Amino acid sequence: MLLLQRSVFKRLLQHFYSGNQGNAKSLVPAALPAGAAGHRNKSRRITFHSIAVPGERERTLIAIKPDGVQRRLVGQIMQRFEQRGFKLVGLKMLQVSEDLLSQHYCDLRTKPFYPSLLDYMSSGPVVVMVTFLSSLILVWEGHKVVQTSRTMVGHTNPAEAQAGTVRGDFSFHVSRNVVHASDSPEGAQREIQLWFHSKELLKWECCDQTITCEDAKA
Ligand code: IDP
Ligand code: MG
Repeated sequence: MLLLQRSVFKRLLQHFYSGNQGNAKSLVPAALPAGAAGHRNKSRRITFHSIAVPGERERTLIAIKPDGVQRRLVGQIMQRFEQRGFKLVGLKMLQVSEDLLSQHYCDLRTKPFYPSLLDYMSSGPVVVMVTFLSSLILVWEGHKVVQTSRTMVGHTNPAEAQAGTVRGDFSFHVSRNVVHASDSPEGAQREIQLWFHSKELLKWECCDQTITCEDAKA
């Protein structure tokens, strides 16, 4: 109990000394059910509303590229993210325009493979989704959905991707690596705005949140 209070106090100090002194309530993840962020407070006099861990609302963009769609891998790939506990908040299938692709891959414009990358990505429909992890345990530990999804997707070059990753299990060449995942929280934010209108992203309560969350059991 003492340890818990110390940890909460430490996080509060970190939050305020990091210069982020906005309204603490606004820092509660939007997807948490009303009251969930403070549900175990009463008996223990702890206010989780005040705890702001950087990245707790982190979201990421994952896209199943045209080869993944053509090879009917959509279900298997999505299953991995669902299984891990990712919460889906946006999903669509589209034929991507060259304009969107050039914005999405603006950092790679000077790369020799850029023209073939655009050809590849526009060769057929893409399934794109926005996800995040909303359980309280991850709020506590520092919410790392971008990093977690990159680990699950594996190395850019499938030849170097570990078995068990999406690229390591479903592909063997860098020119056809099946899936995209944002590589940083900032990149994710930019990409989500590029691919989705805000009204296409849903706020909803996951019914397993109190089961998958260690905090809720205490
Ligand atoms: P990432 O997708 O793992 O973030 P990036 O370096 O951002 O990797 O490259 C974007 C995409 O460009 C890759 O996923 C892959 O489809 C393609 N790509 C990267 N390097 C090469 C290459 O050397 N040859 C062909 N395509 C490449
Ligand atoms: Mg990248």
